[in-house]
Parts: sequence; structure tokens; C-alpha cells
Amino acid sequence: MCSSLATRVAPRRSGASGACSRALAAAFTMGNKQTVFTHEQLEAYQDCTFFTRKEIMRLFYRYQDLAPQLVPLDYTSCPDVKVPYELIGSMPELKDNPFRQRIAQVFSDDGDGHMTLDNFLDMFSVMSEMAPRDLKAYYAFKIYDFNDDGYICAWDLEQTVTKLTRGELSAEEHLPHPHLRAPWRSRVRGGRRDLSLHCGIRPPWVLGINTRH
Ligand SMILES: [Ca+2]
Repeated sequence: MCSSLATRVAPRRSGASGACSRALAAAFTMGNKQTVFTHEQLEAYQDCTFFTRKEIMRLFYRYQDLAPQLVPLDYTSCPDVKVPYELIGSMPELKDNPFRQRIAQVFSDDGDGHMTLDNFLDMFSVMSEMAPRDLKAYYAFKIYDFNDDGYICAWDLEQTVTKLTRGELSAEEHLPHPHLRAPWRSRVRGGRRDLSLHCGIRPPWVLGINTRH
């Protein structure tokens, strides 16, 4: 099972079943009898996301639809597949978001925006309305930390402003406010700083999207 999902602890949703089945033969099947996941895989996905089985399957088919020639319908052997960023970024939830590439980079294993199914489920789980604000804040910080150095520095703020304004500001207008120019070190929320709280920036992807359409 996938590393990024496995590293985060999320509460099991009510209604989830008990101990994992160990029988691959008891794989989850859809109406067409196509085996997609084993019970163990679905249990793990439920444990590591905020989704029900039905929601996980719905998201899987959306992932598969992005690249049907690439993504198999049988995931019981955990195929080594990544959907290119160009397809991920074209999804309705992301295509108009100025941070879409950065979001995909943060959630992808290699930081290149190309996503495994685990990366994909992880991203939607964090973006969902069920994810707690602290978790969203943690990822918001990572997204704003463009150079991945653990600080929100002036350069990060310039990148943020450039994306929010879609590159329409002049060079002078680009300069961050003086009190924001010194690098910040995370001091709050277990080593994380929610930039949206401090700069008045409230990008819509932090506040939650509807993942059920
Ligand atoms: Ca930084």
C-alpha cells in the first residue's frame, strides 16, 4: 500500500467494516464483476483517507478515466502507474486554480506533479470538506513553501502573489510588504504555520471543494 497514504493517520469513517479480510478472493467487485481492489486495499484506503468505499471507487474511476490506456481496472497487484500532471491539472477541481501545478507537486511522490492513485486519493482527501483545518493548514504551508526549505520567505510570497494575480502585477507591485520580507520559521500548530491566517490569503482549495460529483 502506498506510502503517502500510509504515513498519515485519519479517523475511520463511521460505518466502516471491522478487521481486514485476508482473502484476495474476497475482492471488492462492481456490478460488472470487475475486481478492482482487495478488501485489504479498500480497508487501507478507508483508514488513510476521509472517504467511504463508495467515494473511493468513484474517485478511482475518475482517475482511471483520465488515462484509460494507462490505468488498469485491476489494482489488486498495486501496479506502478502514474497519471501525468497535464491530465491531473485539467480536472474541473483544479483547472482554474492558479496553484494547480504546485498542489500536484506537493502531493506527488517525486514532486513532479505526476500522480499515483495513492497521491490522487491523498490530494482529494485533504481537499475534501471532511479534512480538518489543521491538516489543510499543513498542506497549505507546503504549497506556499515553493522552494521546500521549511520557511515562507519573500521569494515564496512573490511566487504566491504572481499566481494569485496571474502575473499581472508590475515589478514594484510584486514586492511583499516589508514586514513579510524576513523569512519565517514555523512555530505554530506542531511546526506548521497557516499562511492564510497571517496574510489574509484564503485560496479556495484550502477551504474545501465538493469531491462528490
Ligand atoms: Ca520557502
